[in-house]
Formats: sequence, structure tokens, C-alpha cells
Amino acid sequence: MGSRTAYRTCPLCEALCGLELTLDDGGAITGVRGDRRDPFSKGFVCPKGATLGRLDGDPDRLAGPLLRDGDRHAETDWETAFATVRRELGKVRERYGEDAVAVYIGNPTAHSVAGPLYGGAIIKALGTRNVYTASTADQMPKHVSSGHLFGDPLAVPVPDLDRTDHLLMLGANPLESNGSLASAPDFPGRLKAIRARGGKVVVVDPRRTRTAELADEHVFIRPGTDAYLLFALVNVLFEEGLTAVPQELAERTNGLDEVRSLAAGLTPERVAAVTGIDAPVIRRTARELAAAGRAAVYGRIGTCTQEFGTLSNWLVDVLNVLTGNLDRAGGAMFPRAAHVPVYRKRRPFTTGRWQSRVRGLPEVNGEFPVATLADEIETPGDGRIRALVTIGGNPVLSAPNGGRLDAALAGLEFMVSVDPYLNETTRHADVVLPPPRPAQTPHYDVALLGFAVRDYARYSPPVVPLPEGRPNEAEILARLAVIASGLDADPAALDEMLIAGTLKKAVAMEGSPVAGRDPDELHQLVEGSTPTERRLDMMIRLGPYGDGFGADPDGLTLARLRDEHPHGIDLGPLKPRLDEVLCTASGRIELCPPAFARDVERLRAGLDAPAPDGFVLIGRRHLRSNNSWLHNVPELVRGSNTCTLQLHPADAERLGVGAGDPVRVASRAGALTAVAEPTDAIMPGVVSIPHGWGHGRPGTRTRVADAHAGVNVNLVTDEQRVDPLSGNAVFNGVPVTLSAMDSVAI
Ligand SMILES: Nc1nc2c(c(=O)[nH]1)N[C@H]1C(S)=C(S)[C@@H](COP(=O)(O)OP(=O)(O)OC[C@H]3O[C@@H](n4cnc5c(=O)[nH]c(N)nc54)[C@H](O)[C@@H]3O)O[C@H]1N2
Ligand SMILES: Nc1nc2c(c(=O)[nH]1)N[C@H]1C(S)=C(S)[C@@H](COP(=O)(O)OP(=O)(O)OC[C@H]3O[C@@H](n4cnc5c(=O)[nH]c(N)nc54)[C@H](O)[C@@H]3O)O[C@H]1N2
Ligand code: SF4
Ligand SMILES: [Mo]
Repeated sequence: MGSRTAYRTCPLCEALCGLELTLDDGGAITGVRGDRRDPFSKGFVCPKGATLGRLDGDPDRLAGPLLRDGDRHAETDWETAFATVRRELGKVRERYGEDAVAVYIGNPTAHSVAGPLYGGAIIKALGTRNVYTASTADQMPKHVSSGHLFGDPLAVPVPDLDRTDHLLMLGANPLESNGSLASAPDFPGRLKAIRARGGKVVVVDPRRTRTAELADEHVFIRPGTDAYLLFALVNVLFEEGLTAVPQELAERTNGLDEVRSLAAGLTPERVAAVTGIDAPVIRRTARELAAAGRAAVYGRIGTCTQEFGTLSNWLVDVLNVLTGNLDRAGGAMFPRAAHVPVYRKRRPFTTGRWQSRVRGLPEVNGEFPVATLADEIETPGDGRIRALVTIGGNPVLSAPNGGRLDAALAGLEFMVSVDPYLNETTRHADVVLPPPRPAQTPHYDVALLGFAVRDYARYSPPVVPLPEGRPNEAEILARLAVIASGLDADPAALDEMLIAGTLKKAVAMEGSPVAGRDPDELHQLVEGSTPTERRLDMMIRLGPYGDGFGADPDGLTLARLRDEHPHGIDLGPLKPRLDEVLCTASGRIELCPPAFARDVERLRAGLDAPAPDGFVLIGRRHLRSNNSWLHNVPELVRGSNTCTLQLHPADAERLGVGAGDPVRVASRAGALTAVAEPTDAIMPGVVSIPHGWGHGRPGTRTRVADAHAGVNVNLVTDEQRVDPLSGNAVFNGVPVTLSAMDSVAI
């Protein structure tokens, strides 16, 4: 049988690796290697990318839409599936109003090209305030911080990994995760390179992770206390005269003195007990950060999914500003994505424009916290959620108190899921609309290229054509947007409407490469063989590297990216661009937003709170896993069970449990039983269970995952605790009690 080679970006994690696929005559992927000609990933691939063929060819992947029939799901045709969605959503909206339909958008939507292109249109068409995404189980604190500091929630500074001399990394484990909010293929190699050029890598984590082992220094920290540590670092910089804000930056920054006053008293000595870090270590860490030529502070999920998520993420960038490293080479910089125009006018950032019905939690970025989704489904009254649309999400396993959400979903009047699998969440759906295989899907990282540590772009057309009658994910989502709008329009017309709308704005915008031109003329120039390609072409041509519809004949177009750069294009190292980014009302960095200053009172109140009895729970990731949905790939679940309860050997001894023994873990929210894995890599008093497990539920179709079920850690995480400024879920620092089976809890 013959074979051929094709190229595409790996859609699985944020590292954006280029892949070289081998396909047989039938279009099945028979081999995967790193694409050596990709200028960013240069051939790097991890075990997940290397098994993309198995995921692509997974026999449990749904071949067509499903309709629920009692407890079972049966295949149906696409027209029946869409007609059912139209009818049932229509009924719910007619009976209860627009807010009765909720949307939950999950993580893979940030990796697909379709998700970012149509998510907004679906939400707008539904007209609901009940919008939920995985962002409030992840990085929302960073958006809130950037929104207040820089005016744009998406203006996230990333560590300039390839040029920094000093990296202080908190709550991130890129050797397992391959990095997040810092897209960097071969993140491990880039860390090693920092050390090889004489720089220093410091990791702050309650566990001695593989990343901590690679680093020059690992500092254990008590979960949820990063904001104390970061404040103490700020305190030392000010008290020892180590701040180094260049004049141009100082002139563009409000609130430096306010930050200084807030840090007063939060000395290393004062926070040593709460953080579990010796004061001299904190002092030295601050001095080394200040002394480094080019340094970056980088915090990730461990700093977000905790009680002081927003304060921690804010203080990370406060340190980048105070050390003069914001927006400078080797520091923390703002990537410039090829498809994001630099001339956008944005509205000033604000949160709390509306509140959630049951708990009164503020809207953030147009959404409510996923931690209150179950409240809104279960609590009677006007505005109660009666129907749910999920797109690429598995909140039964990923949301706090997933057990409660699982029960709540069963009580909905209607649910539709866009998802390739019948899993713990989608088993509740009345209609499942599966997107096709990755090999049949085009790829461009609309959501992630704005976080890449080098400016870079890559577009991958589908490598295998779709069978007749099968819609790709863009078509499914466009169709849902049209259904949600209540109109009977042609979905393709939606894209042309969106293109026309953007062009109309672009020609009216000062600084735009097409300012003053005729939008209809530009519309004629848009190219591409599918609506997705046409929308990308428009975005790239209006972007900072684009051809500006002829303004720069050498500039990028989608056709050029696709045809001349099939392995991607390197657009150079990150560039200083604060002027392009800043869009606060003052036009300056607001380093001390009043809302954050107020939350510092809560932080101070915690300083003298008694240490919790019992244990605190944190999460972790494993290289061969990816949230909840790669456990159906045999190669990735082979070998020893990774869904274990890690605990310190001294704690294990006290409990009387050994490796492999079952341990009961209980919290306010629920209880589970996990298998003990004593290890001195974790702090005493802290235990860790990875998320995304707990398969084998009735009504699912994931045969391999069912045989490697694991436990759902989110049965014990607590939906009632959120970071108040962002509404983000708290997965780290959850108080739990442990007991050996048949014994008393401690
Ligand atoms: N292999 C794999 N890769 C993935 C994923 C996956 O599931 N598996 N998921 C993807 C997703 S969705 C994301 S968001 C990214 C996340 O990427 P990362 O942020 O790198 O995530 P983790 O590997 O979980 O690392 C978080 C670290 O924070 C530590 N931690 C826990 N609590 C605290 C705390 O209070 N303070 C500090 N300082 N540290 C703490 C944990 O011990 C852990 O080592 O990974 C992505 N990549
Ligand atoms: N305890 C604890 N809980 C956590 C975390 C933690 O660290 N600890 N991490 C949190 C984080 S960072 C995140 S991002 C969330 C993730 O939360 P979710 O996004 O809710 O969960 P995933 O497991 O990523 O769900 C992915 C779903 O998308 C489907 N899918 C896969 N590919 C596609 C596709 O191409 N299109 C569509 N439409 N669907 C697709 C999969 O079948 C699966 O159902 O979990 C959070 N939950
Ligand atoms: S590191 Fe991420 S992007 Fe690269 S091959 Fe692995 S899963 Fe894919
Ligand atoms: Mo995430």
C-alpha cells in the first residue's frame, strides 16, 4: 500500500509543535514525527503528539450525530440532529426566556480554529448571560490582572524564554504540561538553554516536580500562599532599594507608590510561617531577581486555581515592572500574533457588569464562574438554566464539585454537545454533534499564537478530505449560531456577514492599514476555499505582518502562509510593544488597581489565620495525559496507574498506609477513594491527585478509558470557594481529611 506525507500543527497542547504525518491510501495516519522544518518546534514532539494517529483513528470517536433515546444514544442523521436542536432550544427559550439556555465552552475550543471563530457568534445569538467556560477553572485571574493593568485581558506578558538570564517560575510544570500561557515547543529544551548560557531557573512549587529537578533551585511553598511570597519579594525590592523601573516605564505607570505602601509590613520574616519558606531564602530570591540582567517572573496554573489567584497573577507582573523587565528583551513581553490587528480600539476593562442569579458572583469577561453552574441549574426561580450547549468540554470531570454538576446535568430539559466522544458530560446530552478527525480539520491557533514566545504563524489545511455530507466543526458551530439566532439563514452567509462587519470597522479605524478604503472592494479581495480560510485571510491581512490588502505587497496573506510556508513562518523574536498594547483609560499601566488593593485586606487577614487541620489537596499533570480526554488512547494509559494520591512518607506512616493502599479523601464537597503513592517529592501536609480521571460511568463510549478509570478528584474540590476577583475555581489548597480505609480520619 502506498503512503504519503502531510504536515500540520499538533492540536493537543499549547506548545504548537509542527507534525509530520504519514498516511496510507485510505487516509489513516500510520506515523507521526516532529516536523524538523518547522522553524519554531524544529522537530520536537512529545508522546501525545507522537500518538496523534491513534487518537485520530480511535474507533470510539463518534462517526456521526447521536440522539438520546432514554438511557441510550442512537445514531441519527445530521439534518434530524440539527432539527432537534432547533426545535428543543426554541421550546426552552420560548417558555423560559434567553437566559434559560446556558453555554459551556471547554479547553479544546482554544486549540481548534472553529472555536474562537464561532464561539462569540453563538453566545451573541443565544443572547444569554449564562456563559461558562473552562477559563474560570484555569487562567481567568491572569485575564483580570491584565485587564486592569494594561486595559486588555488578552495582553498577557510571556517570559522571553530564549533571551532571559533568570526565570522565576511559580505553579508551572512545563516538563509535564509543555507550558501554558507561554507557547514554547520544547519548553524543557528552552529551560536547559537558560542554564547552559549561565542563567538561573528557580521553581516555586509544593512538589519537587520534574521541572523543579531540572531547575537550579526549587523552593517548596505551602499551597495558596504565593501572593504572600510575591508581596515579600516586592517588599524587599523597595526596602533594599532594588527596584529598577526605567524612566520611560515609570512615566507610563500609575500606582508605584501605592504598591509600595501595600507591601509595607509584608516582609520575608512576616510571611515565612504562612508560606513555609525561610525568610533568608525569600530575601536572596528577591536580590537575585533584581541582580539578574534580564529576568522574567512567570506564574501559571498553580498561581491561578487558588484562593488568591488574581492577587498572585497581578504580583507576578508587578515584579516584572519593578525589576524593569516588562516589555524588554529577556523579560516578560507581549507577543504580536499575525492575525490580531494592532490598531484595535478596546473598551476599558471592567468586571461585574452583571451578577450571577444565585450567588451574586460578578460577570468577568462576559462569563460567570463555572463554579456556580450547578447552582444556576438546580435553583428554582426566574432565569434558571433549563438547557445547555457544551462545546469541547467535560465539566463533570473538570469543574469543582463535578459530582454535583453531574447530577444537575441529568435534570436539564435539553442538552446538546459538540464533542467527538460520548463521555462523562456528553452522556447527558440529548444530541451529540461530533466534529471530524484532526486529520480532516484545518488548523490555525487563533487563541494561542498570542501567547507564543516567538512571533510565529502556521496554517494547516485538512490533510484528509471529509466524506460527503459530513460537516467540519466550523460548519457545525456556524449552524448552531444560525439556529441560536432563530433565523433560517445559510450558515455560509454568517461568515460573509462577520467579514463585512470587521472590514467596515477596519476602514474607519485610525492606524489601520486599510483606513479610508472601500470595505466592499476589500471584501472582493478576500480569498480562501472555505469560510474558515476566508476569515483567516482577512484577519492575517489586517494583522501586523499582513499585506494590508495591498498596502504592503510583501506582507502575509493566508494563501502565502499556506502555500509558501507549509511548515510555518518565523516572524522573529518578541518585540517591545507596550504602546500597541496599553489601552487603559489613563493610557498608562495601572499597577495598583483599587479592586486589587481592597483584596489585599483579605490576604492580610489570612496572615494570622491558624494553619488548617488535616491536609490540603493540590493537583498535578502527567506528560501522557491531557485533562480528561486522552485516556482512550492505549499507548498513553499503558503502564502504571498515574491517578494516585501522592503524600509525604511521614504522613503515610502516620495514617498507616503504604504504596498502593486505598485512602479515603473527604472534603466539604464530597469524598473519594484513591490509591496511595508516598513520595518525599511532596511537602508534608500536602496531598496531590491529578484531574481528568473518573471514567467508566454508565452511558459512556470510551472503552480504553473505562478500563483505566481512575478517580475524579473534582468530587472533593469545592464549588463554593472561588477567587473573588475572577470567580476562578480553587483546585489548589483544598482542605481535606484523609483516612486509611476502616480507620479514623485525620
Ligand atoms: N501533559 C499534560 N499537559 C497539559 C495538560 C494536561 O492535562 N496534561 N493540560 C493543559 C492545560 S489545560 C493547562 S491549563 C496547562 C497547565 O500547565 P501548568 O501550569 O504547567 O500545569 P501543571 O503541570 O499542573 O503545573 C502546575 C504546578 O503548580 C503546582 N502548584 C499547585 N498548587 C500550587 C500553589 O499554591 N503554588 C504554587 N506555586 N504551585 C502550586 C503543582 O504542584 C504543579 O506542579 O497544561 C496543559 N498541558
Ligand atoms: N482539580 C482540577 N480540575 C481542573 C484542573 C486542575 O488542574 N485540577 N485544570 C483545569 C483546567 S486548566 C482546564 S483547561 C479544564 C478543562 O476543562 P474542560 O475543557 O471541561 O475539559 P477537557 O477534559 O479539556 O474536555 C475536553 C472535551 O472536549 C472534547 N474534544 C476534544 N477535541 C475536541 C474538538 O476538536 N472539538 C470539540 N468540540 N471537542 C473536542 C473531548 O472529547 C472532551 O469532552 O479543567 C480544569 N479542571
Ligand atoms: S508538546 Fe503539545 S503540541 Fe507538542 S507534540 Fe506534545 S501535545 Fe503536541
Ligand atoms: Mo487549562
